[in-house]
Amino acid sequence: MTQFVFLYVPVQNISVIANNKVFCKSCKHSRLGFPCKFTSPDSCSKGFLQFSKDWSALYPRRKNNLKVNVVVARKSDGNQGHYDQQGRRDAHKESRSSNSVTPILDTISFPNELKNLSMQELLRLSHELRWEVIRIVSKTGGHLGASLGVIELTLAIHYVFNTPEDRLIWDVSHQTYPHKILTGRRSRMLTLRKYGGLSGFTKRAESEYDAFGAGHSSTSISAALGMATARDLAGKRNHCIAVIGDGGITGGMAYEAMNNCGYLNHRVIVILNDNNQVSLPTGTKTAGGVSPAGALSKYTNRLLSSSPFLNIRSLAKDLSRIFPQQVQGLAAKADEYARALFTGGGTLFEELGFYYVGPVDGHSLEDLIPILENVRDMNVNKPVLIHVKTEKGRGYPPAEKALDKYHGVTSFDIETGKLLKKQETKSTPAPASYSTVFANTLIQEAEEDRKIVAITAAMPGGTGLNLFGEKYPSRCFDVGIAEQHAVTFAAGLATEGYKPFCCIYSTFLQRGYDQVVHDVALQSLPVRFMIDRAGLVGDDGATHQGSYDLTYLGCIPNIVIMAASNEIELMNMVVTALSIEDRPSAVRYPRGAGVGIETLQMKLGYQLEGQKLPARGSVLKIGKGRIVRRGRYRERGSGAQDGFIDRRLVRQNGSSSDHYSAEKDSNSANYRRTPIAILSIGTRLVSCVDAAIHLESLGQQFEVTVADARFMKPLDTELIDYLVKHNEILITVEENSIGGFGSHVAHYLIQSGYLDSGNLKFRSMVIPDKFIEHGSQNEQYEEAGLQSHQIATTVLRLVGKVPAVL
Ligand SMILES: Cc1ncc(C[n+]2csc(CCOP(=O)(O)OP(=O)(O)O)c2C)c(N)n1
Repeated sequence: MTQFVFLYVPVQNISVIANNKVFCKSCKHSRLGFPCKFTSPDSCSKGFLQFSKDWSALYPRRKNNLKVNVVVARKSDGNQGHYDQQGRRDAHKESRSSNSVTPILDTISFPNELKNLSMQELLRLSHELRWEVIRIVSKTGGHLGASLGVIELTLAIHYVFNTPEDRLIWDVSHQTYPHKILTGRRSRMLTLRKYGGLSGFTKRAESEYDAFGAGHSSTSISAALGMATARDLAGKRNHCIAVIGDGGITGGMAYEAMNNCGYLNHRVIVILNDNNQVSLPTGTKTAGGVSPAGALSKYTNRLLSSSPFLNIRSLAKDLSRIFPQQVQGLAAKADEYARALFTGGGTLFEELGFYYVGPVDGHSLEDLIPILENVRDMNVNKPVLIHVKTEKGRGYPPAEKALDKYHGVTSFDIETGKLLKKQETKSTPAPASYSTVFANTLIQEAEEDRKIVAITAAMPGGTGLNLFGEKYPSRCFDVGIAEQHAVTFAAGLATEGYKPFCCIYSTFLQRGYDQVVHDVALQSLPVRFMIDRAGLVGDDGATHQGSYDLTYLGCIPNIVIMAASNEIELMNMVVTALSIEDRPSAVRYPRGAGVGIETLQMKLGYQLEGQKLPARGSVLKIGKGRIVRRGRYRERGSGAQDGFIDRRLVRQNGSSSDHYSAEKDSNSANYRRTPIAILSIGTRLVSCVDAAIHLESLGQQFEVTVADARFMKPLDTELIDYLVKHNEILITVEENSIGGFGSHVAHYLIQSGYLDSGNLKFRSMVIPDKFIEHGSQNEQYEEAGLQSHQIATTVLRLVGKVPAVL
């Protein structure tokens, strides 16, 4: 039988020459070269496996000890068998995988099937697993770099521990693709992050191997300690293992948990996966320089350089120190002394009550497995921290080379590593993302105002602050994954007269809620919250939805809350926030690209010079919305002007109190159609306009006015008064959960008596009261009922005409 076998060729036997050809020196054939491409092995006629670019260039210093990066497949007599859980040969699996490029992985559905593998087979499996992750993510997109960095660690943990009985908790859990592959989900991996498919994170509902769900960072040690405490209360013996990155461990919760671990002294195993990348991406210019945010990272680096990677011999010596009954040898004492010299005492982790093991080479199964076995078999009640050093993106050169280590990628071309983006034509370049529009606006303002400072919690790339940091490194602060600290740090800056822009995703600002209330709003400090990824976020799913900020901010007194409906509005709101100096303000805006010039002009009534965005934002009148589109019966001339209230609605001598009075009286006799008002806040505005156009196209039935509230606080009650007085139906639309804008409008309507007479039909369209899972943003809008056809349907239901087809 023909079968592929993977041979690991020592680097000394490899020649890398120009043109990306690789040659095996030891082989008899003079030319066993093959293109250095990450192609699928079985697509290669010779059966030779992938190789990539010039490794010697990538690893100049490690040229001579590059162990297993080069893999050659050749034909063999098939002596690599497949075995069932009891170690019996499994002919079925063999026949299935006889031509497979992942013959060992094909035999593994669950971790217990790993237990009979030899070290050699595990090494091969690690390669197959790495390849499988690259292959899958190249198609699905997702968190590639972190998953590649923990291939060996994942294998070693599942090999040594008895999951799911032993609880394995992944921090953030974006690195769990190899874990998913090994725990019964391989066949569904191509559904990753797709609507109805596998989640990109751990999820208790998805698998019993996902002991704890995550998505936000720094929770794993607390969860593991809780599980360990429950275990001890119940008199059980299983292990609880938290794997946390050097990013995750910068979050305050991790310290709170470690502090409690040392105090409770329960047997918890914490694996610190140290890959020198804290922020996304690390390397952004900030006031702290370009190295990973935080002093802890410097500290763990000192630990790394202070002692060589721990091998099993030194570990055995080392572990002996926690058995008090064992006599500690001189060597162990010397080792302790040496360590203290470098670290200035016991390690920080030891001071917190952990037994510190490390550093360990996280890509060496030969080191990892015995160390984990030793820790597993220690018969003591004490938390242990194993410090593992890994490389993010390991084994895929494009990822290794990239600044962001391919943290989160779209689908990509395996051969080149090129990310595949939606094609944009020359005539219609894709609109800039909201994050970029925000960053550019702030950069422009910061040129003139030296008091402007910007803060991110480990998300410089995502928030656009990498651009700001390039320009003003000393005014850009990356505080690590520490949203609570970011908010209060901004508050401190504000007390001293600086103008802090605290840029945090909606979902992560949840972490800093009390700080917003207690440290900022209560003291009326002018911190400007720039809330990116507000609304439904697509493939990251439920853990990352920015669905709640209008709700959780709306109930706080003394804060101005704005929501941008398009990129021009965002520019305006950034400068408006800058102008607010006596209290906090917040601007929410969504994930993704702006609506684009054409939509701005055709649907939202902007007249843009040179088909470009305005050069600068304009300060908005606080608490004032605008009417974007009026019912057709009143239409004369073009739509709304220059992003402000349609002037046709403003009486010539209009005072502020009749700002929205309409010149409609002469038309009122012509009322034949049902007047409807849609009051939108934020991102669904274009869908509201589409719904209005659609409704008006349904014969002569409706006239639909669409307004953009712009502000949730202060609420534009004058605009609401106007809409209520001139319409029979009022619908609010927002990309936020229950309790947000619609609730505030409803409250106003109730308190003002508008609902007493029964003349007004009012509905509030919000994200429904459930968690919306991963999928595309469009699929999520559909599920949430916020698409234009669903807005139109709401109207038709209210007038008793539910259409068969829209
Ligand atoms: C509370 C919170 N803030 C921000 C993020 C965004 N985020 C996801 S992964 C990540 C970096 C995590 O670094 P680390 O834990 O070291 O994992 P690595 O990706 O380096 O393996 C960040 C900042 C998050 N998930 N949770």
